[in-house]
Amino acid sequence: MQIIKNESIDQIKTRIRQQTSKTIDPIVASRVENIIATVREKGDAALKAYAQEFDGVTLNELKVSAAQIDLAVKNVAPEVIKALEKAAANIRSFHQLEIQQAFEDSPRPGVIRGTKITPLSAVGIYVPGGTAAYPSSVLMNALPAKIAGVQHIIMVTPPQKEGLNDAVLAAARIAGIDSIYQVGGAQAIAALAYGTESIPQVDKITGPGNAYVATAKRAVYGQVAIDMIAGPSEIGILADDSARAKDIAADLLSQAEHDKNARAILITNSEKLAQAVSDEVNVQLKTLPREDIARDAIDNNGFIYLVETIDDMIDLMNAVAPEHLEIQLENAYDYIDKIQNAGSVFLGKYASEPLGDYLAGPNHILPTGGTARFSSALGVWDFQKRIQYLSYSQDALLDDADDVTVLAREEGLAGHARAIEVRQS
Ligand code: HSO
Ligand code: ZN
Repeated sequence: MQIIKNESIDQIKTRIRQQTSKTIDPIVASRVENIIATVREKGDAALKAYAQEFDGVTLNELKVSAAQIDLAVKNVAPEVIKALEKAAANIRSFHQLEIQQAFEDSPRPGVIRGTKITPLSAVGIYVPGGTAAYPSSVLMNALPAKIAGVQHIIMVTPPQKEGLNDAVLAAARIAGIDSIYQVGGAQAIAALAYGTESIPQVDKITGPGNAYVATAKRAVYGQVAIDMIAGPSEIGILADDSARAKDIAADLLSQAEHDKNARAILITNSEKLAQAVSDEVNVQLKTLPREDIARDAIDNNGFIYLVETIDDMIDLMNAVAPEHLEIQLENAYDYIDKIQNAGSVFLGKYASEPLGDYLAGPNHILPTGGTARFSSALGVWDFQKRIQYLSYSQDALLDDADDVTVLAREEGLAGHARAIEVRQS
């Protein structure tokens, strides 16, 4: 792993900004536009034709039947079901805390102002296929929506020649999703955004996917809401001499194995630790089943930055704004207040990132590519919206009438002024 030393903080920040600047592939964008138009025009027939063309699967039915889900659940090992259920319980209890509160006040007699909270009515969840079909992501997507009170949760996942992933279907059952459709890629996003004969139109689409899925989500935004444009996984670690190179290398590789474009960054003030981690990554890579992917990620986007002080380390990490941030410093918990940008933070040497990926309760659908500067983990709030309301008595209206009409006339909107004036007599 490359160790960068003797660079100024500003130089490193510039390098980091360049590494995460976003681009859209015009070829992917034009294919996606085409797919969206075809799905809007031909509906289910287009989805079946794409299943044949892109996935090599002939589908009679797009919807997965209850019997298919029953069968899948039976095929999953009991210890996996047990662990999924434990994870679901923790994710529920954590996300329960996120439920937003309605509020109301009465600033003076005759006036009531408030905001009520309502769930979205229909949400689409995208679950990738192949080796990125993660049952854990089904729970992370669906449970906050359930807790928010969403009535219709529709899951889509690409058809697979060897059949859908049993554990994904089992996770859907545990999360209480029964509408599952075999459709993937940009065509799935188009179907959810516009609806087809069998797939209902939704209000919001969530969940990670490949470049086609991400580009399609961007394209349908406005027709529907989306959660975020998810990029490859990332981990940033802040560590000093008190940390163990073995733990750090393992945690860096835990995210590197997701994707050859994953990012793994260590920022430290210890030259000894920097060297030890670099060596240990090489040792551990050799025994990782997904060595090829992880090695590419480490070679392309694996960096160890050596800086002088803990304040510099934190300043730099806030510029990285990593999806996952581990703090392996003495008294790690005390540093949470200094973190400005990160998707999810893991404090102390035992809070290893995979605890958050699977079991502890916080969400693993997180902002990537520096977008933690302005966005947050998927949560109950993503599936709720706020509606403001206002009530006025006649006396209260008369008190405010002149100021409203003055402002209306100032903006040249006499119709607005009149709506107030007709109530003054
Ligand atoms: N670390 C991934 C989520 C995940 N990990 C799913 C394992 N399974 C999000 O960046
Ligand atoms: Zn992961």
